[in-house]
Amino acid sequence: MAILPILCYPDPRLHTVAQPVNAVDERVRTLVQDMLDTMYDAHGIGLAATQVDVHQRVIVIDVSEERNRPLVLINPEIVWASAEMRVGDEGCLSVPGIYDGVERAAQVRVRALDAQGEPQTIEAEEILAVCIQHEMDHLLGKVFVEYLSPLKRSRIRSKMLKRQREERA
Ligand code: GNR
Ligand code: NI
Repeated sequence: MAILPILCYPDPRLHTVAQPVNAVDERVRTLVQDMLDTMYDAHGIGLAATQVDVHQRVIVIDVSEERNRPLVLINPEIVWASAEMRVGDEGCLSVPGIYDGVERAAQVRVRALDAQGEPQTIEAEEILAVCIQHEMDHLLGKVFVEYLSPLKRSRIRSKMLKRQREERA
């Protein structure tokens, strides 16, 4: 059991583009377990490796009510996205306390390796579709606030920096 520190916006490391995983070995399985521990501890529905400063294409998700349905997506690729879009409120463990609407594909089909390194295909809609797209953005170095207006983003940046100053004081 290891809880990893989560990077907070506007940490520049959140803009790092993650590299594909070469082999799902013991090291990757340990990372996955630590990311699940960290996600559950933080009460999040998803976590991308980028957020714990590991720049590999690894995502963990659990959108179940009981918090007992972990999904592990390694080297995820969207193979299909619906033309239909939907705006939903999003939050992020790297931007705590901020929630705003983001437009995403309503449904996506994703191919990825699971924690055993086996290929899987996931058909997602509703919150799972939102979460997968949000996490895959993290792997590309993108945080959801980058979809908001420059004014909102600038206010969020100031608020986060002020909070981080106060935490340090
Ligand atoms: O815990 C999370 N909740 C959430 C709610 C709406 C849309 C996306 C998310 S993902 C977020 C966890 C997180 O920051 N993952 O990167
Ligand atoms: Ni996030």
